[in-house]
Amino acid sequence: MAAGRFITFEGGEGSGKSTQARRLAERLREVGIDVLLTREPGGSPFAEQIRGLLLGGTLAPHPPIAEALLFFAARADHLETTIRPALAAGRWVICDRFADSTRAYQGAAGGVPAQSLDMLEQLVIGTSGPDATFILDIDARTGLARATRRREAIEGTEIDPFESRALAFHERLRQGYLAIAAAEPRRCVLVDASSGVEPIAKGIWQTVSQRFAGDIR
Ligand code: T5A
Repeated sequence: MAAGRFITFEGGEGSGKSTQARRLAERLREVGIDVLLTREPGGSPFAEQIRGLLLGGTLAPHPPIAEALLFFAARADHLETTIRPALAAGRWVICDRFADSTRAYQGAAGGVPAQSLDMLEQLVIGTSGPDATFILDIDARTGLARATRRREAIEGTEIDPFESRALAFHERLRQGYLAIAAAEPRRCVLVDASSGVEPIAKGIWQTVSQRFAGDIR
């Protein structure tokens, strides 16, 4: 059986990547592909526990490297128990955030050196990296405004500790993502996320159906 494909969605707060990850999963299912839609941090019972710790807003002050290690601990379990078995069974895996989030948040914006993240990626991910990554690019102010509107619309949703950081952090984050897209043009597709949900979904589907033409009938 052919292994499945692994596609990740990345971007800053309110970039719309969760919306687009869901849309792509639905579109692939329409053409008969078995899709697992998952997310980081999380995607397995242990990784979801770490998610609760990281996003719960109760962590004592800690250095960005400690945070990066927690994201990688969650990722190791997510890969081992969810992603690799699904790919081996021929399923496609769509993941809302993956290792580029650590590069952008803890690396470019948080100051963890790229060499340290390279080592962690080699240790935890090895050859199991994504076949394609969509990086949704949006100006930091617009993205934060979208995230705030959504939170206000859902009663009881608290601001998460990453979203509440200063605008300068979110601007560094955006530059970090742009640098990843420039460094890995074969894997990464930079998407202008400032337009509407429909045109963005259409562009992403066009890319996927061209890039994986042999797998989609
Ligand atoms: N993190 C994560 C790290 O620091 N390091 C890591 O290694 C990893 C893996 C996760 C947090 O953890 C950090 C990053 C994050 O801060 P989360 O709760 O999972 O937190 O939240 P996010 O990943 O940020 O994702 P969200 O789902 O909250 O936001 P999205 O995916 O950017 O946006 P989405 O699709 O939910 O849309 C947000 C709002 O905008 C609207 C939607 O309807 C929604 O209301 N929208 C649009 N509006 C106008 N035009 C469009 N094109 C739109 N698309 C969506």
